Amino acid sequence: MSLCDETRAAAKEIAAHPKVTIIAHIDADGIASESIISQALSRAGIEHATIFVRQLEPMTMHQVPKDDSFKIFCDLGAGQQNLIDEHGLSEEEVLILDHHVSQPVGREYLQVNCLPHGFTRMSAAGVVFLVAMEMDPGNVDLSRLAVIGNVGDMMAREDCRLVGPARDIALQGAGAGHIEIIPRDLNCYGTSTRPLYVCLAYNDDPFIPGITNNVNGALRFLQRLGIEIQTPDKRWLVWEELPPEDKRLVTSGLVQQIISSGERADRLFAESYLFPDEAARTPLRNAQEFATLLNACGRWTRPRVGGAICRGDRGAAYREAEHMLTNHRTVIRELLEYILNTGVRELSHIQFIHVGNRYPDTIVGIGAGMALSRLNIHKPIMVMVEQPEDPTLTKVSMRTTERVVAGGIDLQRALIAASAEVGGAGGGHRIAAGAYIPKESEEYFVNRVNQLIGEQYAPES
Ligand SMILES: [Mn+2]
Repeated sequence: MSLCDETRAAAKEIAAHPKVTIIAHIDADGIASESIISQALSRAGIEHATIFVRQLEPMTMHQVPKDDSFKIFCDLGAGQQNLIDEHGLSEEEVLILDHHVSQPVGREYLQVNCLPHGFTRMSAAGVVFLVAMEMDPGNVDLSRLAVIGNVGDMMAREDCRLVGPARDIALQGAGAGHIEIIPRDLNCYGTSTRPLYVCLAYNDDPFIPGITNNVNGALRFLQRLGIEIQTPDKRWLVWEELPPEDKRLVTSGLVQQIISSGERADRLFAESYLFPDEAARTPLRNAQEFATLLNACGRWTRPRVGGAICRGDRGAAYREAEHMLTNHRTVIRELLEYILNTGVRELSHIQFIHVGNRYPDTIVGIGAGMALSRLNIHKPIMVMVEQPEDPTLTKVSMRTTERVVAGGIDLQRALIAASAEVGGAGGGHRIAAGAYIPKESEEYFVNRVNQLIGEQYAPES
């Protein structure tokens, strides 16, 4: 079956059920996915309820009701079909909308998954949107959420833009007037909300000497260009509101700065996806910042607040999310400082640190990514954290750079292999992956991952 056939079969199956239970992941992609399918179901007059889970494991599986509702798994399920089977759910009552590696079981669950069709850079929200469009082409406004989910899952990161069917969705949304695509925009996080000098200083892809991690350097750089970076009443301008000629001055200045340090400037530009209907200077304006807002909701285990924002709430839910976002940043900054102050242990091919129970396990991955740019960027970083609900379990997060991935490193592969050896489980992507392992095997695990990464560098030997 082609992806199109799968999509059609899914839409047909959904239409045959009067009652649905949605089971979704609590990250930005999962929250966006849930909002897409939930709104499509509402518009089709299908009654439904949602369960958000951090991950699908035996404990959370108990929350999935054993009733007559049709179960739609979003952004999870493909790799946990054994659990769905063990839970006693039959082929007739399950639909999986996912983009993760599928683990087939005896039962043939209906599934729409872009991965087996070779579309590695599309997230679950993209898959769910295709199904929603099949249900009713009037759902094209939900393309915004599909793009947010894709960007949240870093699908645009490697190529500096969405590709394949995920980009087609963005184009569709742009065609209908819901999305503004800016092809060669500044590849920087925070272009809608952060003062430009802060935005530049916080950006490390590409790494710009004298500007990256250097707020004063970034400010001096902009002052030297002689452009307006503040309004007459002293409010700092954000990138999005700069006049085009000033944007050109900034980018050509940055290009010079990068090239003079012997680096390549191609990653300075990326395609951005903006939402022209949203208020200026809010995180709702662009897909990246919107995704962070949803991730913050998920990380504070308030995915429904994110869901409300996806459905258009700009009042109480939005204010609550903004508050979580602020907290989220504070805790991440503390974690980053902790990692840098404590220092990592370097092995031959990786560097690692155990942060104990000081930080929530939901943010260590982000902290690891941010710390990496200030550490040895050639070695993948591993951060271990105690699991609050179960101290016998350790959560592991790993991050590396595009350059290391281009050299053949695949963190997901290493973590899946090493965690399987100690009775844990791993998953993720080449550039960012995670695992759960028994606490007692931490030391073995670190060394084993180090060894596996070493082998990935020299696959022939
Ligand atoms: Mn996802």
